[in-house]
Amino acid sequence: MSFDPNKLPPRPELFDFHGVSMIHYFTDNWENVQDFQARPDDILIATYSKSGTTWVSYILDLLYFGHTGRQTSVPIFKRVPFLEIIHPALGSGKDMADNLPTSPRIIKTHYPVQFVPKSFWDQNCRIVYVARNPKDTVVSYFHFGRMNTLEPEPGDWSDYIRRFMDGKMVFGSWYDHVNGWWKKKQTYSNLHYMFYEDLAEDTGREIDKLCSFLGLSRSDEEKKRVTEGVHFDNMKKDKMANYSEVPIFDFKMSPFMRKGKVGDWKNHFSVAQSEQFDEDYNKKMTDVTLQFRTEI
Ligand code: PPS
Repeated sequence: MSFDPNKLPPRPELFDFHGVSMIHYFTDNWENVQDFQARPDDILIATYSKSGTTWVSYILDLLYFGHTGRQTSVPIFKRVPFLEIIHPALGSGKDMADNLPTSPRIIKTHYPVQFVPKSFWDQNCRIVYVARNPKDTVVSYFHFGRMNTLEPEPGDWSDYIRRFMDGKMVFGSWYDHVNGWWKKKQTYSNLHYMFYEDLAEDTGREIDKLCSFLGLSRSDEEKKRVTEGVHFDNMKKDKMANYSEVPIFDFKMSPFMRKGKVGDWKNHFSVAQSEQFDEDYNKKMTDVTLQFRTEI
């Protein structure tokens, strides 16, 4: 199926859902998703949108199933289903997760921590949370909003930054999301909290940390293969990783694999916008144990 703007429904509207801004594609299946039966070896990749979900999904998929050939025939969004999505052209992420033939099952969510189905906690599943600095996240989200017809209209850039600061984004406030998950880490030990910037700085080191968290022993050669396989340039040209098969994305507006950089925000924020953003950030982000880098 390819992108056809004439066959698409209008852009969805944001609404308040249990205190979080959401769109119906991620709430219509709420009861079923809440009833999801996790297995003890399931691995959940949790992120605020645009924080490196696809990158880490690919890493885990290669670490576990790199030898199986799935990478050349099954697109990443089918290998690592998006739990809460439900959409006529894309199906139900919950059903896809239920029917995953792999063991372990690797599942993606953008939920804030309080929305995660109970069974993940009951089964003590391993969870990998990926966070990205908010300036690059909002830039990436803005371009994603232009190309992803499932997102509300992004409008212009200065309005968009304001809405991001106000938490009026799909999946709510970035600030609440990263803080909520950070807090959870203090009481739930099977949570590995990692940063996009660290991954960009030294992918091999972060893969080592992931292996240790997941209890995986992989040879240096295998890890090198994974590190190379998930390089931005490789994923960008790989049809199974770059979402080019997704009929709701308008690639004329922006590619999904857009730049893959730390610091691209400098090409978007004016000096005044950056100062306002930082001032607001300092008010909201009071936990000094959670630190983000906007450059490396
Ligand atoms: S989504 O839609 O929320 O699942 O998007 P997500 O995958 O979390 O984030 C997309 C951004 O991650 C970048 N990306 C990468 N950067 C570096 N290396 C690799 N391999 C990689 N894969 C994806 C992608 O380009 C998006 O960031 P921007 O800044 O828009 O380029």
